[in-house]
Amino acid sequence: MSDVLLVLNGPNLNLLGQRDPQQYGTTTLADIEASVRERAGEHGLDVDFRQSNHEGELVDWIQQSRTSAAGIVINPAAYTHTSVAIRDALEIVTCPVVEVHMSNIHQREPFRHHSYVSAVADGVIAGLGAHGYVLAVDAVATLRAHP
Ligand code: DHK
Repeated sequence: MSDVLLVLNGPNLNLLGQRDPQQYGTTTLADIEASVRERAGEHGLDVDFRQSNHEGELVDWIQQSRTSAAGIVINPAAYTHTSVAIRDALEIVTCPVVEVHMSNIHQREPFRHHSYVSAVADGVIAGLGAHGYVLAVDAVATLRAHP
């Protein structure tokens, strides 16, 4: 296992900062990447930070890091609620997996209440905005220290 933390972001998260600020705040994905890199560095982890609007690309990235990543932090965005393919890819990784949602999906529309990913994640963070990503980095570090 390497010391590289894979951080994956699903569709429309490239528009953070412009998209529905009441729900997602004004922090950009670049801001989140910077804070993730800073916190990961404190844990001795490098970061591979990616975003895609395409389900299959996310599946490919998960498969490629299946046995090599130190951990995976994933905000699958809309694919949370639809993607059996992402769920199945995450099921076969060997490292800690933490699912993040900026908004509290349980306070939102009923179709957002179910996550396919949660059943295969070690933990789930929702509703804490961009800070949720930093907490997810801490969670991966803790899970690595105390598997
Ligand atoms: C982000 C999205 O794009 C939505 O489709 C999810 C998630 C919630 C978030 O809160 O980060 O429903």
